[in-house]
Order: sequence, then C-alpha cells, then structure tokens
Amino acid sequence: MHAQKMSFIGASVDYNSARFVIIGVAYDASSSFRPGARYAPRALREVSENFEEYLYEYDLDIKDARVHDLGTISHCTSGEDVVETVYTELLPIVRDKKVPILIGGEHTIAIGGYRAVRAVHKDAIAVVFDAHSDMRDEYLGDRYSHACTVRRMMEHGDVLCVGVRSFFGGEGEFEYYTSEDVMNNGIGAVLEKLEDFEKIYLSVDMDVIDPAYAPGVGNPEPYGIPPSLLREFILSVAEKIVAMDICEINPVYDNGITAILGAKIILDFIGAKCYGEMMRR
Ligand SMILES: [Mn+2]
Repeated sequence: MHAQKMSFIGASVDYNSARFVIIGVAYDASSSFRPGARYAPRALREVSENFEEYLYEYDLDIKDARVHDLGTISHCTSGEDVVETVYTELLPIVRDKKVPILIGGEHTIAIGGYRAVRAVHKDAIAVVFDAHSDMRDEYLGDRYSHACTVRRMMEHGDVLCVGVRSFFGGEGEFEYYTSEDVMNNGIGAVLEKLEDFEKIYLSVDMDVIDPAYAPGVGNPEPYGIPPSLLREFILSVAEKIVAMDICEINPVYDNGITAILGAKIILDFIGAKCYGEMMRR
C-alpha cells in the first residue's frame, strides 16, 4: 500500500475512527482495448477537491462522515494477484464493520471485493452496473481478465447485473437488466428483486453510463444509462450497501468529466448512507 500525497476530499480521520475506507487499486494489466485505468485512483482524488465539503442534499459535511483514505494498491501484476490482494486487504475492513470504497483500476478488482464481503456476510448479493456481460470463462488465456468479472463473481454468490448492452455468451446463465430495460421502465423492478436481500456489494463499471456523460472509460459502449439512474439506485439502497467499487475510469481518454462523475458517485453514496442512518436514529 502506497502512502499518497493527496487524499479523497474530506478523508480526515485515521483508520480506527473511520466508518468509510477509501482504497485505490491502480491495476489495468488485462485491459483489452485501451489501458489507463491505473491512473484513476489518483485522478478521482484530485478532482474530488472540485466539490464543496458540505453535501447539501444530505445536510452533511463530508468531514463528519468519518472517511479514511488508506492509499493505493499499485504493485499487482496479474488478475489473480490483484483479486487475492484486494480480498486480503478488504477482509479485515469488512470484519471491522467499516465500509470499503474501492477506486479501480480494472473491473477485475470487484471479484476480490465481493469475495471479502461474502466471507463476512454470507447472504450479500452483488449488484453490478456494467455495459458488458463480463461472462467469459477466460479471455486471452486469463481467467481473471476484466472480461470474466461477472462469471468469477458468480462463483462467490448471487450477482445481479444492470445496464448490460454487450454480450458474449452466457446470456441464459446470469440475471440482468439491459440498459433499455431500466431506461424504459425505471429501476423499480431492480429494487423489487433486492427486497429479500439485507446486504449488497455494489460494483460500478463506469462504462454502464452513456459515453456522452462518461467518455473516459476503457471500452465505451453507446446507448448507456444516464448518471441519474445510477444515482437513484444508490440513494434507494445505500443503507444496504456494505462495500462498493467504481472501476474502469480511464483518465488517458477523459476530458475530466468521467473522473468528476466518479468522485461524485462516491460522495453521493457516502452522503446517502449517512443520511439514511441519521433518519433512523
Ligand atoms: Mn464493462
């Protein structure tokens, strides 16, 4: 784990006092089209300074949310390595009942994230927002390629995909809503599916969002969902989310707005989770 000069906005407490723990994972070795996601942890921290510390929607100063920035994992050289490393780093955090927020890096890291959550919460479901089905069993000889993310996650528990619009095999083998489904009908059906689950691992592959809003991704896919749909989902289930990741933002192809949106999604999650808990007190 590297110490980094810049922390995510408002990340001002030490690990022991933290409720949320931010971890960068600078890994993009399996990138199939255009690498660069390794720069995202740094980019999101930088642009997070763009925002006010006071989140008016949640009447929350981010400094009061008890966020710790643990730094960035940057030494992993293979998919298997990064999955194992993320799992090992996250397990004690989840056991300590803190909420890890991973900044990828490639989507591969979600496998380790969900595995750590399932080790503690046996009934947690993974909700994966992604344009791609990620259902390959292997890609270019690698079972831990980002093109295999969902298939590997399914080996650890239930997975529900949202916003899919690019398939390679496995259509009958996993549960999903296409981007058209949720754009035409809203996210009500997705929320209904999740009613029986108390705990959610949220994985956001940024390419689920339409490239018009999020051009800086490794594998852009047109006709995606607007950010407001993802935000609505996060606000609806934030209390159930025990860990999340945001992946595949690629600063090399970004004009800045993708990283800004990524940082904002993290702030929305923290805000919505704190707000929900405050309302119940
Ligand atoms: Mn994808």
